[in-house]
Amino acid sequence: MKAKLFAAAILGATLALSACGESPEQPAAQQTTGIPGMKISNARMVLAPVPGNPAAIYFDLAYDGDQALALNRAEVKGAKSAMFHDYGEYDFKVQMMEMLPVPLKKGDKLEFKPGGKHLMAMDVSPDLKPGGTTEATVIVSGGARQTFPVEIRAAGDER
Ligand SMILES: [Cu+2]
Repeated sequence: MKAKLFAAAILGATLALSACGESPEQPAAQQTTGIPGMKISNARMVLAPVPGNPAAIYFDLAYDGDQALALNRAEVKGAKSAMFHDYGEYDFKVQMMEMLPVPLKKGDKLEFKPGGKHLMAMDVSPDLKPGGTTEATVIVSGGARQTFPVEIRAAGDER
C-alpha cells in the first residue's frame, strides 16, 4: 500500500514536470532564443578607458548544429548598438573594420579575441560597471538568436 502511494507520487511529479515543460504560457521570447548546436562561453566585455567610448566583447563560440549559418549581427544590453569588427589590411595599414558575415558549419570553433574578431558595443551605458554582468545576443542568417551572459571588466584588466 505504501509502495503504491509512493509510485503514484512519483508519477504525479513526472506528469507535473512534463506538463510544465510544455506549458504554452512561456513567454514567446524564450522559445525563439537559442540556436541549436551553438555554445558560447568565456564572454567578457572590456570597457574603454574613457567612459562612454566603445567597449570590446570577446568570447568563444562552438557550433555543432546541422544547419549551415552565417553570423553577422549582435545586440548588447546596455549599449545603443553593437557590431562585429575584425582587423584587416586596408590602405596598407592593419586596421579595425566591420566584419564580413562568418559562415558557420557543424564542428566550427571561433575565438573572438583581442587583436582579432570581436564584438564592439557602442554608446555604453554608465550602468555597465566592472565586476558586473550584461547580456549579448548574436543573430544569424534567418534571424535565430542566442543570448549569453557577459562579464564586465575594467579597461586595464586581463582580457
Ligand atoms: Cu572594434
